[in-house]
Amino acid sequence: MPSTPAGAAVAVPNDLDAYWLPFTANRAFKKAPRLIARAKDMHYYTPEGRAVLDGAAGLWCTNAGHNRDPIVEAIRAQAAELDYAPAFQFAHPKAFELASRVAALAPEGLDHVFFTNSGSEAVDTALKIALAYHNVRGEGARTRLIGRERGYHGVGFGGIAVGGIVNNRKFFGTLLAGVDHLPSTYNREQQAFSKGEPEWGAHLADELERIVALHDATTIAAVIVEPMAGSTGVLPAPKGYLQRLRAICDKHGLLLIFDEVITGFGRLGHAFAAERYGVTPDLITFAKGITSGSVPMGGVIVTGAIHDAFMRGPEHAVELFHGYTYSAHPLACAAGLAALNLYRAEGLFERAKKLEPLWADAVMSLKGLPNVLDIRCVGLTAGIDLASRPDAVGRRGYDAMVHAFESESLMMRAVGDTLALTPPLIVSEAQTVEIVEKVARVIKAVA
Ligand code: PXG
Repeated sequence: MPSTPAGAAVAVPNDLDAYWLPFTANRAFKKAPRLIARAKDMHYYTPEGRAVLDGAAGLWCTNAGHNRDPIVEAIRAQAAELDYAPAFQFAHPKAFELASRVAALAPEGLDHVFFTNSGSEAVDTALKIALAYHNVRGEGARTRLIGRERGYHGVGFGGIAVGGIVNNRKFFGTLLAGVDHLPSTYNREQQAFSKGEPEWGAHLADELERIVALHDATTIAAVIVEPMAGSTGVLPAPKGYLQRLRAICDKHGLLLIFDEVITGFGRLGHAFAAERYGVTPDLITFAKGITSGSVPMGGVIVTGAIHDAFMRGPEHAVELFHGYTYSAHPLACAAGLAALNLYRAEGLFERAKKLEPLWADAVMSLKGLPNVLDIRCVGLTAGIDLASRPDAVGRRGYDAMVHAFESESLMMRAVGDTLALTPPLIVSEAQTVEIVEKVARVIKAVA
């Protein structure tokens, strides 16, 4: 163990070698590490005690803010009462309670919940349920899965196969067979600097008809999209797009999966984006905000029709050969219940909705700064495209993220040269302004 320097608030590791960081430039990081030691509400604190304003809700997950007392207490109490119960053939009471609470928040008709431990597992679970659903109904030829270019559905093999982010796919072989992709809904020429859902682009859903015509509906199981593509830089669905996708899925008997890992639990001003758009999918994946990021958890919400299709055969027999040791882990369920209580008690989904116009105006004020090519925003999110440095794609975005942390004490995400903002839903009006002022200085600094 490293010895704690006198006066340091917490011990810091003195050997950075063993830890291989995910989705990180490891060598650059280890030359100049960015360490986080603790957090409270809207702020992170470095080991030296420097406060960093969280403009990213961690990784789009701490929707209720950090280290909120009711969530901390719930986790503490649960750890003392029941650490673990087998997830297969046994269950603990909070798993049922949380499933009921999540189902109650979901659009009508989506009323059964399968728990996982992450968004990636939620996506792979949803794809497997979709395939198995058709299978148990005697339509086993429906095996194709349709994703979308620029989609992000986590890092499992199913998720990267239906996903559309080139770097997440190209190193990993042939992925799943029988996957096709809708075109991305983004078009800068038509949509630049739109607030909320762009006017242009609903017709891109019709590409699903072309894909169906190519493969035949009888070979297609499901279509999976994010209602707002987050990881790829905040691409809200064009007006009317999701409605059209729903209609085409209905026409051909395809299941529609909304990946709401980011959009769930208030990010777009509603419990789920499905509610915002008035479009009801057959399955919803969630993660992140369910526990406000405090304990890993994810899951899939399905319709009664999907669930019931499996509930046949002898009653002693397993109906779905799928699940995780830590599905509905007691700590995650306790944290989830506490987070949902907090969202309700503080009206945080409504708060996100109320703040949206003010947030949109604030982020759009960055238009005109050096290298800003486009700004998109919806709910409490924003994506800001910066022009790449010549011959160094991603460098300006990376420099911006580092500068924001080191010099502006702001946590934000950069994906390539796109900056992403997505603060906790407790962000104050003054803090929205503070975030945008910091980002303005960052953009100038990396010009
Ligand atoms: N689906 C969607 C829509 C996501 O955004 C996942 C699935 C996978 O979740 P897990 O829990 O397996 O990571 C995600 C995750 C970013 C960023 O900054 C986004 C995610 C994760 C980490 C960073 O864009 N999204």
